[in-house]
Amino acid sequence: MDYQRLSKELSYALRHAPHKYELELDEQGWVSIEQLLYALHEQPVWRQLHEEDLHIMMERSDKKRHEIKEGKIRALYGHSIPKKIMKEEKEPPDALYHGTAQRFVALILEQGLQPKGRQYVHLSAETETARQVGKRRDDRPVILRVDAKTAWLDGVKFYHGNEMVWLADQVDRKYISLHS
Ligand code: HQG
Repeated sequence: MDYQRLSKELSYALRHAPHKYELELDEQGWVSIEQLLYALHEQPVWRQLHEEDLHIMMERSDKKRHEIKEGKIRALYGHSIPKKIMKEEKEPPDALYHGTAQRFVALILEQGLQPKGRQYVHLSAETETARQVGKRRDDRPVILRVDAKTAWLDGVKFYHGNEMVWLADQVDRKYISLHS
């Protein structure tokens, strides 16, 4: 079983295109595992897929992208579907970080961080995680620091993705500075 391929297909189904699998996500992005397996079984490559494989895929993953609970599964972040997934609001740490490409920095410092194609802006709890995120777009990414606690005290909402990933609706430029 190609667990990396499985993880990618699940992220596609649960973040971006549930309708292509005839799946309907609830408000928090959950879908029944039974329905998901039923949908995936239509493809020859996943015909032998069992619930156990979903657990193995999550254990072997480099990031905590998915969550399983009470017979349901969801993507923890990354959604781009029109119906906004409700995330749990949480008090952030003093600072959060955002790794991005050099070519985006000037615009971000001017406009603030925007969710772009996704439902939320994605922030990292640690600089190293932010660097990895930025590396997807630039060999020498830029790390931005978000003054999260000040923003939160000003009424900006932050949401929990997983231990490393935080979400926000958008981040005004006044809270953003260059970390490196
Ligand atoms: C940029 C992956 C110009 C932003 C990662 C980013 C993450 C702006 C890009 C998760 C901007 C959006 C999300 C502005 C933001 N002007 N550019 N005003 N505001 N941007 O992929 O945060 O491996 O939607 O800097 O690890 O890169 O898939 O967001 O470069 O956790 O599980 O617009 O996806 O996780 O790109 O990544 P993305 P992201 P997975």
